[in-house]
Amino acid sequence: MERIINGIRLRLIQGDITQQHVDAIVNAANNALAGGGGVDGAIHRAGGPQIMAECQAIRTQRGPLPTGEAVITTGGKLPARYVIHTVGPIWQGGKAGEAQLLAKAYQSSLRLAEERGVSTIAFPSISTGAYGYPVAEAARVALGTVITFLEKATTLKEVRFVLFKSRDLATYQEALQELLP
Ligand code: AR6
Repeated sequence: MERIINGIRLRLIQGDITQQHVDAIVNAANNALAGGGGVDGAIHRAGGPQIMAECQAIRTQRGPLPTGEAVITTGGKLPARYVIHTVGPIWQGGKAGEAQLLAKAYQSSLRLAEERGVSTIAFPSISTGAYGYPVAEAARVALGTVITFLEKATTLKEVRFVLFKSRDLATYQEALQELLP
């Protein structure tokens, strides 16, 4: 499924984000940039030790990465040139500012991508694994935030959501259909 916003393609696909041939992929990291399971583990496994070495250097220089912010490293052995590491919120029931923080994670990642002149970027479904954010609610926030950003974006040509599970792809498709019928 895809939509065009301001000349920029927004695509939803099922797949493994580590296999994407794009300028940048986004990692659903943690505040310590310490690696972990889920998509974070998959990215570090596939990209090799270079990415973690850069994460550790960033962590040493600037301390923990606040939730909603983003940093960039090279892609190591990945097909993608860059990895943008952001931290989504841990779901606490929805009244602890989770939606704002999730939107901020997407915005920070997109802003960093444009600063680097990225034209193609792939996102996973941030916060909806270990961090427990309900997928339907996360999909509305993620897609709504990306659509709003794309209306003013300049270097981006394609934003791809790479959903690992077919059920999550279906949920994102329903959300996009509601936002842009
Ligand atoms: N490609 C695309 N999506 C994937 C892949 C993959 N290879 N592997 C998993 N997913 P999660 P979070 C999906 O838990 O909820 C880590 O330990 C997965 O199906 O990776 O933001 C970090 O270090 C789900 O839809 O991230 C943090 O501590 C989505 O990625 C914490 O988990 C996000 O699930 C972050 O939790």
